[in-house]
Amino acid sequence: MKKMTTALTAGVLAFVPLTAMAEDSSDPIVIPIHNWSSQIVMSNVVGQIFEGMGNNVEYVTTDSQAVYESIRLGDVTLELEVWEGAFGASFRAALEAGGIVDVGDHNAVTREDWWYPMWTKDACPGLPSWEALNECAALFATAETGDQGRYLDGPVDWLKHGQERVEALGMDFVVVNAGSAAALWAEIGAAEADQRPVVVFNWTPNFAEAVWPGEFVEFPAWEDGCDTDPAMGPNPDALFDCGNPADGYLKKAAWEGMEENWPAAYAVLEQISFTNAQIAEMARLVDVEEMEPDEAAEVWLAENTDVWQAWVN
Ligand code: TMO
Repeated sequence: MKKMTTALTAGVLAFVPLTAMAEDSSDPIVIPIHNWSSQIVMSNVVGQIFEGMGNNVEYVTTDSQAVYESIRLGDVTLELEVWEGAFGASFRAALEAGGIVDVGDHNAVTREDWWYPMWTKDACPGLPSWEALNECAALFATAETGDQGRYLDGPVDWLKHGQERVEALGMDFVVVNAGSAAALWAEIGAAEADQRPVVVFNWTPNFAEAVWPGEFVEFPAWEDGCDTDPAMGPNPDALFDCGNPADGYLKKAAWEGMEENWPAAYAVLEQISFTNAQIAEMARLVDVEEMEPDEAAEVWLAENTDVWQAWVN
């Protein structure tokens, strides 16, 4: 589909250093935008780096699971935040189907799971054990959930399988999906005023850890296959009877045609590796400082010149 625009003759080759051979296509590099702040800011950061190298960049808002199929087909060029917990299954399926490449891990270590702000533990001191949480279910009851506890899960496209986990482990909780990440922060903020116990989906790296000290609920430890093989995890008859990986990866992925079409940008993508602190800061600029994502990216780039210039040079 996309073709390299540079055609070099053998005569030219003799005089051109190898590094100058491959020139990036003027076709736009298509970068997907999802529904959590670090991904949106990071996408703008990397997009602005590519633009600074002379590339054209186009941002498209896409579903965070379907994006792996779009990358495989070359409709989207890359993904900067492949979180193991939320997207490992969709990413593995796309890898098996072909057309997408693993461009390596960020330095960051990730975790995505049921989480509570620390005041919740005053009311339920057995935390962070999931069994203790379950015994405290009534503390989390609302008009909406009757005498069962309320767990506010992430938006549906993050496929957190909260309902399946509740069923697999026989928990007294009702799973409600938040409409957006902002709804999660609103839930924690509203509970903060009267230190009401609350349990919601959260993740790290994120801005939230600096705003609300808290802990992840400890579920049965993740085992590979917990999402595909009922034998894995404590319930022999159910999937999703484990927590998410507690030390998950954060990967970069790309369309397999990216290297040929935009070799310089691809070489930079290979170098890119953000830390937990850098990613939490990207989210903070939007969720706390209330900047627009493109402006947050400009600020991040201005404050971290040595970090990203080392990848470009
Ligand atoms: C995919 N997420 C980082 C929001 O869990």
